[in-house]
Amino acid sequence: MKPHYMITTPIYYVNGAPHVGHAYTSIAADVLARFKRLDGYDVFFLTGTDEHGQKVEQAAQDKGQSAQNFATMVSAQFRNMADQLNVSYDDFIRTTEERHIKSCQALWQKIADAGHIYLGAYEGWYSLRDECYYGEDELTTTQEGKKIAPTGAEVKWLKEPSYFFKLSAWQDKLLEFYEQNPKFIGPESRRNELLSFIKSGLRDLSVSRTSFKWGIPVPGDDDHVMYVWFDALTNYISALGYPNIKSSDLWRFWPADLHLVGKEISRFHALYWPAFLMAAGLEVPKRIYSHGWWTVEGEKMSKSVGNVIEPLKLVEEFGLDPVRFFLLREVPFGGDGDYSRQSLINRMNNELANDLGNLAQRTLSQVMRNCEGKLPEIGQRHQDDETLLSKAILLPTLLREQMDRQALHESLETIWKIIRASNAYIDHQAPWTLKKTDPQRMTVVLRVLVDTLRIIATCLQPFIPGAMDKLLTQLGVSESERQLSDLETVIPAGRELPAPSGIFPRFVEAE
Ligand code: ME8
Repeated sequence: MKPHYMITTPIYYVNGAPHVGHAYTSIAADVLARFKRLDGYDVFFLTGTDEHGQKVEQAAQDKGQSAQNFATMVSAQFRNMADQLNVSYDDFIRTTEERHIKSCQALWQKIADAGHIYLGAYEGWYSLRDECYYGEDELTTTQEGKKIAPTGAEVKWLKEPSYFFKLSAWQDKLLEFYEQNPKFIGPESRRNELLSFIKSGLRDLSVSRTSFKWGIPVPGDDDHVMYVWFDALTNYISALGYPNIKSSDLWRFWPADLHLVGKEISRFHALYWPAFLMAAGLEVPKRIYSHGWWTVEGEKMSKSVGNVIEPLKLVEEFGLDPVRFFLLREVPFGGDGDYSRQSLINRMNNELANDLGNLAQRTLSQVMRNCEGKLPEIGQRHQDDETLLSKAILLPTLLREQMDRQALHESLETIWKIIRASNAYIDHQAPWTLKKTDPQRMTVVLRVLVDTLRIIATCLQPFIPGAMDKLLTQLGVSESERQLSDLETVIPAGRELPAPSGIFPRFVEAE
């Protein structure tokens, strides 16, 4: 029996086309999902689109379309983005699907039956952009007298009848839960932020709206639609077949191992969601990790500034794997990052083309020329050989620990250390000279390099799957030998290798 692992991305609002921020979360989640599969886990990787709420309704109206048609069109763009980015999702959920609507209504009913929802009236500040309620104490006032949320979004005074979720009653339970589960939130800084938010006192949460219709009707009261965040968060269990938890084969994946989100939505995931689940008597996810935000050449990405980076355009220009690599290599995961075209080109040329591409090319072209294109014998190894190999073989163990902390940048650096050590090794051993002076030693050196490259390429598959598929093929590693556990098995000498070809083209700026 394989161990389970469930990972999710946020479901994205369909109020506009996907940009590089969405691509970032999806790629990072993909790396984690692929790593777990590589490590022998049974993985369920969920992504999708969040299609209800006033924000989406308004975007559709602006385009003169019905909310449903507009949502369908934009949702298809998000799915296409995931496909083009080689995001290996197992399910793509849309909140306008019947299975999701039924699931939300069942969850609502369950929570209401347990006495955690009551009818009242909401009066307070609401941000349409964030689809979020704010307390007076969280707001600032601009010079023009406008009220602004901590995210920079404008808020408006809202007054309407509303159902409330008794969030205030969950304050102590949440604090206790946080105490007992120190790893529930990452990174650590976010945990402290949320803890002080809880400690400052939780107000009951308005969970329905009456001033518009584009949402899931509240069971038994058609005047109300559910608050879009109640609807959206439920996607994580509706995809698993909730409420049919006994008959759904997928329910085995609950509780999810990881909800990966951007930092601005950690409150919804780490606070509201556990409270809803506890109120329904369901288990709480194991971990919420929130990563940082991308800016572009130092500025916030925004349509009005006109600096929005479209992920598929990047891929068209630079290729998919360089883009995936850049996004995860450039900034420590969890921190904020800045997109700059020049840093992408530098990473691509220095680290992919030079460090890794050249290492592979130098090694494989010599095997081709000097070993008849066959995998050389292991032979008698020297201390230098053992030193390099023993460092390389530690990679899976190091990576496992880093991936469980979502330290994706650390994993890449750990792998790059081995790549740099391999380059130092090839320069120092100089197999091209050994060819004349000590051909036997040359074959040992080349075999050490091929074996090290095999470990590197196996471990890099989650990050740059396309390029590593090519490299593993050139290294003579068959498709059934590419799991982490396969690294324990030596590939027999004499295996024929295909002719090597460049894996990472250098990027040259057009004149
Ligand atoms: O919040 N940098 O959807 P959303 C990094 N529907 N990541 C970014 C980013 C940026 N500049 N911009 C967006 C929603 N993201 C809700 C979620 S989940 C139950 C409901 C990523 O379309 C990041 O993951 O506004 C962020 O949390 C998410 O997109 C927000 O997408």
